[in-house]
Amino acid sequence: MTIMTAATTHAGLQAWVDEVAALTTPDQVVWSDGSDEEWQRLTQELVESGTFVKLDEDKKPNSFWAASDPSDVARVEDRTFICSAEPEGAGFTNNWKAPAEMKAIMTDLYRGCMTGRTMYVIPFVMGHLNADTPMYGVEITDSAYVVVSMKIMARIGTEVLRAMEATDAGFVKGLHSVGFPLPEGTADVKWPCSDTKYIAHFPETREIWSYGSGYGGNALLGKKCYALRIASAMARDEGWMAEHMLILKLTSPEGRTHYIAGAFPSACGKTNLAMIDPTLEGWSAEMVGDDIAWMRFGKDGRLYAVNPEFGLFGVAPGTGDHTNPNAMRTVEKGNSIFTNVALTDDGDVWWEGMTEQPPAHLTDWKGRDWTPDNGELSSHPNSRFCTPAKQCPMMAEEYDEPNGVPIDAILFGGRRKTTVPLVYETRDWNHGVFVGATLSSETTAAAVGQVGVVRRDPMAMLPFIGYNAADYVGHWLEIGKQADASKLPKIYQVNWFRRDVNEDGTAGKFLWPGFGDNARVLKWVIERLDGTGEGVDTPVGVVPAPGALDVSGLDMTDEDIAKALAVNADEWAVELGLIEEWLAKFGESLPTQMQDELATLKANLGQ
Ligand code: GTP
Ligand code: SPV
Ligand code: MN
Repeated sequence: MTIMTAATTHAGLQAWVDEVAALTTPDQVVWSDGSDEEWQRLTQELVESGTFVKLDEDKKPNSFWAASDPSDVARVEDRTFICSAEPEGAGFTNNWKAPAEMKAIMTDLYRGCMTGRTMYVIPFVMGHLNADTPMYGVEITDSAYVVVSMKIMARIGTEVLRAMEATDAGFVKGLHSVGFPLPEGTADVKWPCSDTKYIAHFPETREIWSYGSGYGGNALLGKKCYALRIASAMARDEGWMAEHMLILKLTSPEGRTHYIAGAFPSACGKTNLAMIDPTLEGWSAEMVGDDIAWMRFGKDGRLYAVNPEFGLFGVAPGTGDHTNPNAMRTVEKGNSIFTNVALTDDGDVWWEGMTEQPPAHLTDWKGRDWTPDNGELSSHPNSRFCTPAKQCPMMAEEYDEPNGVPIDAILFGGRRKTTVPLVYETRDWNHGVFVGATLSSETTAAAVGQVGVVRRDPMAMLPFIGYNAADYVGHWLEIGKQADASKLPKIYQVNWFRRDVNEDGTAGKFLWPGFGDNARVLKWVIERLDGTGEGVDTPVGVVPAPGALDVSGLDMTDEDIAKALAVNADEWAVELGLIEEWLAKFGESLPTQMQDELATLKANLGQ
């Protein structure tokens, strides 16, 4: 191994880097400077090693296609652990192991795991470098794919390192290895990874240890591991919020601006809503964030949200000119990495839903010939584009505002074929917290496991709450006590995914067109905030009164609109049972307000 000279004056960081290098025994240690030259060098190396295929410069400039190992395609929730000192610190929604036990297991795995590889050190900051408290992190990884992806997803490199040195700043330590050492005589593969996977979090010491996966949230440690799991624990201690939310700026035809945050589970429409192209005349939308929101109270007592990320790691399938033109315009500018989509014969990418007619021939995500008649998907359902946020043509200038934007409304959403109406308004903050805490959605390909089964996903944070879920609900209630009700965002539930029922009882077509037409729902929400939108009370909350939802120009019958908004007693009787079952899992530590809300819902439903 190369003898290292100190690369930083930050003694704590240098000591950790030396310690990890001694354990993992890489051939060399490289400090990522985040420069374009570094991007050029690493992407070139990734092309040479076969991990990347460079796309045609005229079609997608400075962009690359990658295909993962077919076993490494999504977050691995059953291999994800919150290693708090005590099991109660992790709660019933997380896997738990004692920190010392997990560290012993993983230290054995890490020993010599970077043999034959380069160890990269990536200084990064989530949120702004000039925030009041810059949120530093350092990821050590043996994957060049991770380094170039991190350059897109976070603010990284020398400027961050110098700022850390200047203040001897604390930082979140993220250690990542693909778990595929290369001793003498071992050949590398295009997508190194291991069958043994651990995504471990140590909330008390603000550390992340990840082993065995090279994909997405398992490996890009600034994202879910830091900005949600570790940050949610910090936020609990410090009185702020780290949430799985998009942030959207909407401007009405009169020129009035509102900011809306939305928590939908993985692959349930955050990126699409954040990039909405409103179908309503005169309305315009700008994106502030598409996946994560950090919210703090401002001096004026309102909740302000920042997007801590620098890039988008968006679901590719379903993204096309008719659904999300802004995403298409973003990736067309290039400087992007596409993983597990299909490759066209002329050096571009394609995925299901990009165009109505697929190309006549493709290389699918498994590297095989693909033709439209072969009956398989060309792209993995969790294939993704990784692209700089600033390339989005509708990026709000407020994205650069270190203190964020004041949130007027919070939407909770999910995929529900039945039961949950297109939109309804909650009575107050606590009712909104109840709706969030009992949020549910059909599972998607964003995590390994069964797809399409309804599960409860509190605030769309089930896989991301870095501590006990009962305390998390308590924290939300606490936040609600810190401000005047008039200053808190109003809370709504939405469901773009409700289906009609076929004659044979199976799920029929989507009742709501979704995408750009979701602006119609947002318009009603804003009218409610202004006190002008008409609503009718239902047992679950206020839904738009007949005629109150702007459906001008939509090809929808009154009957279909009524079906999309319906609160059906029989469906809610079943739902109530599921909600009760779910709340029982929290045990004694569930805040009593949730039982009060449940009692109200029951009474409203006449049960
Ligand atoms: P993560 O990045 O995993 O957190 O997902 P996300 O919440 O950002 O989901 P995204 O916006 O990428 O959407 C996931 C899938 O849902 C895509 O295939 C979209 O095409 C589809 N989708 C998004 N919005 C709508 C909608 O309004 N209606 C319908 N029918 N589908 C939608
Ligand atoms: C999600 O699964 O919610 C994502 C993708 O946003 S990943 O970064 O892989 O977690
Ligand atoms: Mn997400």
